[in-house]
Amino acid sequence: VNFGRKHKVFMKLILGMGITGLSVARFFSNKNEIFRIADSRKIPMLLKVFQEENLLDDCYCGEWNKSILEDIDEVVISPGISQSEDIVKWIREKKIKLISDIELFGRYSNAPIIGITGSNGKSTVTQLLGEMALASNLNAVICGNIGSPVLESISDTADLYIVELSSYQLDYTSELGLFAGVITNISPDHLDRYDNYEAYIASKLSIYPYCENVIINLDEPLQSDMEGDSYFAIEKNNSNCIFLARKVGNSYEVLYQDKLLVSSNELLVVGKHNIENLLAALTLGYQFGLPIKQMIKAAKTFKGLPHRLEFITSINHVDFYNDSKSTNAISTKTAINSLLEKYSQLVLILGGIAKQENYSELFELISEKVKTVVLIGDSSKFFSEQLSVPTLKIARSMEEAVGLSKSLAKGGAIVLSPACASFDMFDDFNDRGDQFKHHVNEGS
Ligand code: UMA
Ligand code: ADP
Repeated sequence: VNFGRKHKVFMKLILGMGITGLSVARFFSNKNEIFRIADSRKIPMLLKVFQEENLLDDCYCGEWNKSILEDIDEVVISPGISQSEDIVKWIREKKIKLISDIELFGRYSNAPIIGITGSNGKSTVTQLLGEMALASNLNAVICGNIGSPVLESISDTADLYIVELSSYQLDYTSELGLFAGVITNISPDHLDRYDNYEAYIASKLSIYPYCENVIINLDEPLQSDMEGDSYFAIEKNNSNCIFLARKVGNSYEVLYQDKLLVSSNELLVVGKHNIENLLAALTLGYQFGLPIKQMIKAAKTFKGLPHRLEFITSINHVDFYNDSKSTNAISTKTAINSLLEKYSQLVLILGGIAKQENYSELFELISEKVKTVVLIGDSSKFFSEQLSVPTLKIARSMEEAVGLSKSLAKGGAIVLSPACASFDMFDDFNDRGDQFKHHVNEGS
């Protein structure tokens, strides 16, 4: 008689001990599910939290090897772990199921989910739609890549989940049910994580098969010939669109079936891109049945999110904007064009870790329209060789960049819009924006 173990007991593996990994570990622990957890850093930042919450019964910290996959039947991977990592190859070779926290959340979610992805504008649309749903007296939960892990956000009383989805999260998702979804726009970003731009586009487009209601931005060339359930657009007289916008003088009018709903002059956020974001949120909300009146009410009081072309203050007739979340060329182009609608003079603080993308259109716009640029970060040398502006300075700290900008600005606006990642000088884009705000307000 063989008294040994007849059946292997399989368990889950959580990869990554950041806020995603923590949310998954807490979720499994609450369900009394056994799991292993691993991080490729010897001392992950949140290690203490895991320790305090007794989530480390089976834990591997440090360089990974194949043995961490023993007895594992499913892996929940954190979005920051690239598909090119060996561990991902080993998981795929062994045909172990690999999912994101989003897919796990989809299995347990008890209310409809709306998904929002895109290269820029995801967080803004997610937050705005959330505020519209709250104004309509729904218990709407805003979560996902915006900063609250989805599994941490599950609530018995939720009426609706509004989830920001990054391409990284979509890459590890293969089953999900979304009530509706939108891709705000697509432009090159995160190309260090993809073999080519096409692979990044495919990642974004992978949201649509999950959606009961596909929402299409007709102004986005990569989507404009796609079939959807609802459409929106600026300056296109398209009868398929429920909501439209058109430019009248210096402002935009947002329309519902020819009826004027709101003008951009009545909004607290600036720029054409924020009209696009509003149209996306209105279309998603309408599809869900939110009353237009409540949605417009919320739009009129929407202040935007911190670090996204955020108005800080006015000092000596110079206005200061923090656009630290601009981590790619297109969002800095958007910031410059939006501010030029209001200001004739701009001082731009630019730079950091340049992305693997083509900056030439941004450089052209800057060279044509911006007189003064202060460069920060690793990209300073490369950017200084490419830009031809009357005044170009290089600063070694945010304090110096703000000091130089203040001394150079003669009216108009000063904007931090780096078009780059922040990790050369800062913890993240929040830290970069907070340091900017601190030095702007210092001594004012
Ligand atoms: N890690 C490894 N091995 C690796 C890479 C990472 O072990 O090869 C470990 C790190 O040591 C660390 C942990 O994984 O301990 C970090 O995991 P993570 O990078 O997936 O980050 P989380 O803290 O779990 O946060 C993630 C998102 N981060 C990324 O996608 C990089 C957060 O988006 C998101 O808010 C959060 O989940 C909740 O859903 C941030 C982001 O920058 C804001 N997103 C990108 C963007 O918006 O452009 C996509
Ligand atoms: P994401 O979550 O996709 O990164 P955010 O809403 O956080 O998007 O905005 C990121 C940056 O992109 C900010 O600099 C913001 O001003 C800019 N932005 C916001 N919406 C759009 C849009 N629809 N098109 C282009 N840029 C945008």
